Amino acid sequence: AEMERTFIAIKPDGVQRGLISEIVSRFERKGFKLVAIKIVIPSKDFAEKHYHDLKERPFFNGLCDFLSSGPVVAMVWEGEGVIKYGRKLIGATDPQKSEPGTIRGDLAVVVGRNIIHGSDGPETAKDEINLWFKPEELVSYTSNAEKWVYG
Ligand code: DAT
Ligand code: MG
Repeated sequence: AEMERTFIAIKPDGVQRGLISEIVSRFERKGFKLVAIKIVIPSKDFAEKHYHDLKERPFFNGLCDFLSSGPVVAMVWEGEGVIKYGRKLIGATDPQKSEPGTIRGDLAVVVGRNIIHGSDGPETAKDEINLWFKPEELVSYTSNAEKWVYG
């Protein structure tokens, strides 16, 4: 299998609403493998680094204030096609436009409180994993389910 990794974060609203297990379970049940996880309150400066691509947008400051306002569950998920399919599980940026069945479609209402982040491509996945995790925090292991998920 062509394994890739993506960075997924449950934002402070998802944590405060008690949606950690709900979100983790959607990735887990799909067949993706959790290779890193931690809970952390990012500083404003760190949030600005994470969202640096959006610094010209009018909502940038509020977005970074929000991300740094409470605990975030930072994760790395591994699997075939996990970057693109992870975005599919998450749904459109604006929950008003996310399909039912997606995380944002089922669990969120407004764009400023859309509960989850996921890397949008291979380059950002690499950058975001490196920003949030040290190499030794990523755990390599063989999941017992792998041969049943991939055949
Ligand atoms: P995504 O999180 O789907 O990758 P993005 O990278 O375009 O979306 O934006 C990052 C976050 O910024 C998004 O999850 C919520 C917030 N955001 C995006 N567009 C917004 C808008 N028009 N108003 C307020 N917040 C917005
Ligand atoms: Mg994005």
